[in-house]
Amino acid sequence: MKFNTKAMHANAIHDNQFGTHVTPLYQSSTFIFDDCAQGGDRFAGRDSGYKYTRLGNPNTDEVANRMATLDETDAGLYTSTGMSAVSTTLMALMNAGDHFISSDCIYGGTVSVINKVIVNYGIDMNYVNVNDYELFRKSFRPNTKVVYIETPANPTLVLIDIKKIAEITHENGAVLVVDNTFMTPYLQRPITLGADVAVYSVTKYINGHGDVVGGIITGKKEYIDVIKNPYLLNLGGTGSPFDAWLVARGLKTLGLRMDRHCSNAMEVAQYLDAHPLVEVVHYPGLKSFPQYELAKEQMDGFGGMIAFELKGGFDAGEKLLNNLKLIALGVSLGGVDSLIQHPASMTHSAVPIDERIAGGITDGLVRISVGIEDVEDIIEDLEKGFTKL
Ligand code: LCS
Repeated sequence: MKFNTKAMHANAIHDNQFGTHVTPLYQSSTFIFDDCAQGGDRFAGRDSGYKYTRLGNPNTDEVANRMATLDETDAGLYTSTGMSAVSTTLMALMNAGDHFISSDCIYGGTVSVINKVIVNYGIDMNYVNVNDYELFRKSFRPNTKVVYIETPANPTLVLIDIKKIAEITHENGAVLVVDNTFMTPYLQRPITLGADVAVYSVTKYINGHGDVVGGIITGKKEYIDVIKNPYLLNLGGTGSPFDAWLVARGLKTLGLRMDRHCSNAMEVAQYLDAHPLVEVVHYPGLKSFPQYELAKEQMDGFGGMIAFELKGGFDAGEKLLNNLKLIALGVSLGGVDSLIQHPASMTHSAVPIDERIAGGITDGLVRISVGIEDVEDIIEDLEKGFTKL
């Protein structure tokens, strides 16, 4: 089966009692046992039937398993948020006394969980420009257990060569985790490129409709098993069946939506690139993008996210953002409708300023999540906003 067919049908649950066409919603916190022996068997792992939704549920399992299929890997887990996927993975793969390396430009919430939570558990870390391979190699210590990267990076869109990073990570005996939120399995499959675990905020493109927060972890069985038990099931980051059901619905149209996100973003990027008031556009699909060749090699499309800077810096950006009518001013991304935001004061405001600047997130940077509206309307909205500058 090819991608779009799998996004609809892989790992689907068929309800034999009523013959439902679409997977029903199993909105139940607990599951009833026939007798004590069956309950005991389920808790002992001799019977794989469901027990209690924090420990497993048909809807959360369906969407997690389908994502593992799309990522061409062994197993998946559904989590309550993208941050739950990130934090549970990092906590599961490391113990006190361990060290990890993170790429130097990642989502602000991930920086917060690292700087404010993970390091309190005796885990040491460094933010590193992993594209400087010599520096990256030198950053390993005997106790380095994990390398964590985001590609394309939120919000700068800087890319990282997953194959190369996986090679260096494995030479040093560590595990590679890739946040694949911006690309989705439709455009990039980190495990097939050598990573061990992929994490997602499915709040974004996977659900795609801006009405759910959720996360997914996919990867090799040896890692997913330990992330699940004892970590996810006991820390309690399991997601809700209803949210998972909505995410499974969104996933069915992922390919169609991503094609349109990509083509719209390309047109918007070209429009911005040609605009006299725009200083620089960061979009992996532009030939002027410094890592255009890597984008073509590693990704099956350039995605729907663009970052840009105006010649007038933040003041000009603020004026533009305040004067848009169709493109909504708000954080999040990857929904069917366009959203725009200012990373330095919004999504990445919790990142310490020196780390933020080192990661390339300047005060004037604006990030747009290009939706699937008619692209002429998106460009017209920007055009009208520009006239106010
Ligand atoms: N990873 C990436 C790359 C993200 O962009 C986000 C959220 C997360 C993880 C966390 O996911 P959540 O818990 O929110 O589902 N990114 C956001 C953003 O750029 N604007 O608002 C949220």
